[in-house]
Amino acid sequence: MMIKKMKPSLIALGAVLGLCAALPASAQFQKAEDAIKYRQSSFTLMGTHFSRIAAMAQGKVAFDAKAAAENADILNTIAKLPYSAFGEGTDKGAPNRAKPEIWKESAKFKEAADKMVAEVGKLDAAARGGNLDQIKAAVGGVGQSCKACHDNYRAKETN
Ligand code: ASC
Repeated sequence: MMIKKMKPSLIALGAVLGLCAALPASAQFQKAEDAIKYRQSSFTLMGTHFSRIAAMAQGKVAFDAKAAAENADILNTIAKLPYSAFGEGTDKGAPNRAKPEIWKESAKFKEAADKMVAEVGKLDAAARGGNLDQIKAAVGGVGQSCKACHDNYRAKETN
């Protein structure tokens, strides 16, 4: 049998990969608290890197094309992370401000999350190009996509 020829380490790796693929993303967190911390950490990092670029777009900080591109690259990676940490059952488990609408209107929430990722992708492309006017326009798009979710899906108080 084919499997007899495989090294045990490869069989173990295959089993782990198979298990990961079989689980929904939310189940990759052991506890709801872990998912909540994960998405909150992602948003904190996104805010840090986005606001460095936004400060240049607003003329509060001198434009530095290399720094803008570096921050946009990091943002573009992190922006893809938080959605996976909004699985079923992660509304409670640690203090957080996620509104129940996230799970009630899950298709709309996914659309809003995808929109944000797309806008961040445009900012990354603009920052790589190094044109401040294009960066300003893309910063506007990202800011609107942040705000759309804050308005609809983020409560004022922690639950
Ligand atoms: C930021 C930041 C946000 C967004 C949002 C845009 O710099 O941290 O959450 O912009 O304020 O409306």
